[in-house]
Amino acid sequence: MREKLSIMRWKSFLCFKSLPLIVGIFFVGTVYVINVYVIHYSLQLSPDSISSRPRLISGRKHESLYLDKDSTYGRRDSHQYNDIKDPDGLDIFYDTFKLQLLGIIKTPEDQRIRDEGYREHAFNELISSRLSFHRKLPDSRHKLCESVTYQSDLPQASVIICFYNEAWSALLRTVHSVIDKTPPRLLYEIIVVDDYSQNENLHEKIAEYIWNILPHKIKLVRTPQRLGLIRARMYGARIATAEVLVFLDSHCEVNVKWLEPLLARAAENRRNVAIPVIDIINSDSFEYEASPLVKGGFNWGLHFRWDHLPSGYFNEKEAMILPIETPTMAGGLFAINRQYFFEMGQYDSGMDIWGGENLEISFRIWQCRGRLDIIPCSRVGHIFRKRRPYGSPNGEDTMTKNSLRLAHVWMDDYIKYYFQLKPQARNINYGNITDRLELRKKLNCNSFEWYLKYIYPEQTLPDMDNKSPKPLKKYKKSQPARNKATYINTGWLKHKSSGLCVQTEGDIYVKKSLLLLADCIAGNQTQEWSETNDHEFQLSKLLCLDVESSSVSNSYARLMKCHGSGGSQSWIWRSQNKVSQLYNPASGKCLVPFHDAGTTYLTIAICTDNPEMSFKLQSNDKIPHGQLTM
Ligand code: UD2
Ligand code: MN
Repeated sequence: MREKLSIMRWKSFLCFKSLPLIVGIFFVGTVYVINVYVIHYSLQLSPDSISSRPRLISGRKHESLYLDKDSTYGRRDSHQYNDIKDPDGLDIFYDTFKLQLLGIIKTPEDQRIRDEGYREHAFNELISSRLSFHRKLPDSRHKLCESVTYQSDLPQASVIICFYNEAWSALLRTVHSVIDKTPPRLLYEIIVVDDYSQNENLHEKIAEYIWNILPHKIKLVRTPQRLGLIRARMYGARIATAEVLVFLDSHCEVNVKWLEPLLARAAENRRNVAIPVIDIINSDSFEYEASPLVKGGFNWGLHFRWDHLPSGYFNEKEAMILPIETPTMAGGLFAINRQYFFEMGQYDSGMDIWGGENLEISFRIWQCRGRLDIIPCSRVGHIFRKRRPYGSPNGEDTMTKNSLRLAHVWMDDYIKYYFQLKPQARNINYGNITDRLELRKKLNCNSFEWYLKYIYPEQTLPDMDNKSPKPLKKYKKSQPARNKATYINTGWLKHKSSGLCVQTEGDIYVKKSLLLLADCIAGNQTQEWSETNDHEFQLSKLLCLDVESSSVSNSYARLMKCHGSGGSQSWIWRSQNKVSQLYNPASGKCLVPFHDAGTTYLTIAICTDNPEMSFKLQSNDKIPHGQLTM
């Protein structure tokens, strides 16, 4: 009887109490299945031609079930995946000092990651792979931005990130930073377009990561062949459905409230194209540096350049937060109304791989009655590399081809200035541009002369009579002038275990002189080192301790002109098991002696607690001139 009762109770409990629970489980289950379906679908996109609409669209009708579910964020702890923290247990964010220690090479495997990273991505992948996907960034906006408020009904965005052979860590940090820094209600979706990357298993790894870790707003698609960044963006745009498209490079980190000001600007008028300020992520150290407020221009070689704003521009404080009208965009990062993007001709699909599309879209926007502004309160960091780590499939110069296309379509007679600078470009085949000429006609766009007169009046023309054109208006380099070094310590740089001192082989004035260990002699200028607050070691306050980092041959420590930009001349005291060593963040290694034909030179090697690596800067004030010490 008691048993029967308990069964009845159990049944009634099931019926009444848990009904909502069961319905809930069913609902969540359905949503999950749909999500899985959509992501699967995105991975299986068949090699469509780029002109046809990717079939992912057909799987999207249920999306509303989950796309507005903010709770999908942070579903699982992403730390379980490859989100390696600093090996020394430091919680690295943007503290420069800690960041510098993050690049330390501890094993040959670290060395391999670093070398391969520089070769394939042209940045320090060892640091990138050790940095958190969620690192904090300094808020680089002007203080006034903090008090700006935005309307509550901002449009939603589809963020499109195209990549080709991108480093896993850089790509995922880009994606995570967007998720971390964007209010879910504004982020409709992130579309990650793999432009047929060749890196082994990269696509599968990313697919798995997205599947397991990331919220369902992320869609990964792979182009059927290498399209180049221009057509890859169009491929992504066709899949996107939010009101505003936001393009990002695949090695960015967005900053606080980055999206709101862009969306607000796009919402004011659908012809407004909004660009964030592009902050600098240093490709060697991953330090995040705020960029000054400047605008975009170009030179007659059709290269993008930054132009300073006229003097007095910032007299009114408000100017620090108001949109800055810009004649051109750098290219990678901008927000644009989706319909407007399509109506005004997306990009020129005849352009290949890289280059020129940024000037093309800039000219087109202005000449066809749109506008282009840099929005100071929106900031996005971008890894600026010293070289492009990939080429085009047959080694073509796509920049020249693309520039020819844009010049022929948009620049009217002014193309002659381009040819004046690049006469050899006349013989290069730039394909058929009929479509684009028709587009210009259809949109009834203004002339290039109009553009120069009203949008870029500060542009100067090269002198046609003169073979070598006059230099364009000179702008001051944005590099700040070098401050005078502050010396924090002076003395011998002493190798502890041998008691010998670091000195130059040649004269203290001679650049490239190698450094070696010798008996310490007081008052000897060739041994008088000064440590600066910039982590330089200057010999007799003249030349700097420098090391050329090479993974194939020995890297000799030597004297070089002090350049003041860290790198090969930055030396940080670091202690490992009481061995105090000089660590060079640029190479990730420490200073160490090595013997070569009877002389003890200095080089760099993996930092260990071997006493051979132990140095100190010892004041030699009190030692009488000429006296030998140990
Ligand atoms: C700048 C722009 C870049 C683009 C380029 C001119 C910024 C910050 N960057 O060069 O967006 O406008 O000027 O064309 O303004 N990619 C592909 N397929 C390819 C090659 C590249 O998807 O075949 C991706 C690449 O992984 C990256 C993006 O396109 O995410 C831009 O390439 P980049 O970073 O090499 O260009 P960048 O920053 O030197
Ligand atoms: Mn880039």
